[in-house]
Amino acid sequence: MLEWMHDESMVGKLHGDFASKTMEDCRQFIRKSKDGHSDIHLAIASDADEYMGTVSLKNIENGSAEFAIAIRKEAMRHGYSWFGMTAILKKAFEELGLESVYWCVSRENERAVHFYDKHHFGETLDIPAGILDRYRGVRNLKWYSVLKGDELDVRERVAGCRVIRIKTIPTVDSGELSVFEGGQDIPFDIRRVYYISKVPEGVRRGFHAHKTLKQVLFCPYGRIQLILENKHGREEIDLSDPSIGVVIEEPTWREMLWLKTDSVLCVAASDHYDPEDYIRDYEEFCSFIKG
Ligand code: T46
Repeated sequence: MLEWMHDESMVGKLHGDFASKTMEDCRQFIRKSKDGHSDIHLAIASDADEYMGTVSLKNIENGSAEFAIAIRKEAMRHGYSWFGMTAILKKAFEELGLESVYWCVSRENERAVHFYDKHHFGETLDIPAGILDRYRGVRNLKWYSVLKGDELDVRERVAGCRVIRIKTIPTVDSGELSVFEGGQDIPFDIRRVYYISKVPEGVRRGFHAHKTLKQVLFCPYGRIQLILENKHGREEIDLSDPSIGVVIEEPTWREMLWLKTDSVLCVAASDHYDPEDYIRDYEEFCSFIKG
């Protein structure tokens, strides 16, 4: 914990004094976090059980709480923030039965603002006075909230197809770069890449399945709804985050609905183009997966 607390690049734009914290402060914080009722602090750990950061619900009262997160620099870009955030929000609504969770960041904290924008958290203007009071005198804050029943897409699979987090590397003030490698990050070698662009909003494409082709679909720009159907059922997912992909590895009927004009759908495929691999008749597809 001390590592990120003493890292100016991580805490410079956070509300609170972390630079003066000591090891004893950290120990006390951990001890207190075990018996907290109004505050819950959980460690985000890697698969190897290494500490990556802390997520918190603070000031839990009247069905509401404040969310906070801090991670180590090393944990950035690997999905730990999103993992920690979704896990504690799930706890807030499903275990603690809360109605709302609020949080704020300095508008100057571009990294944090970008993260919340990327995950489609809109700015919230209607903040309960009791919560705003705690930040009296702090300027230039951007507020966010999640209310019970709001949909947070944390699915690992859609119609049995794996949802992958594509490694994404941000550059200060210069956007971000996402990358996956055939045979490494996805379970096949890539023999073809194609993309679909210049599609007006409301248009649907697809309406077919592949017999053997494997593909990763992702949307580096815009918002596209992907509807997938196979022996696991029919499910849909909105693709709008360049760091999210869906891996289709089995015969799956797909339809794509353009939710925003000019959104781009990119596909990395396991094989060259073969019109014989397509099933374009829905009844035939149903018989194919039954057979
Ligand atoms: C898929 C979804 C997500 C080629 O000549 N070479 C190619 O590699 C591809 C993919 C297509 N084409 C031709 C075949 C058609 O004359 O491009 C035309 C449009 O293809 P289609 O109508 O199949 O496009 P979509 O958007 O319905 O489907 C495409 C892919 O074909 C399909 O494999 O999974 O995107």
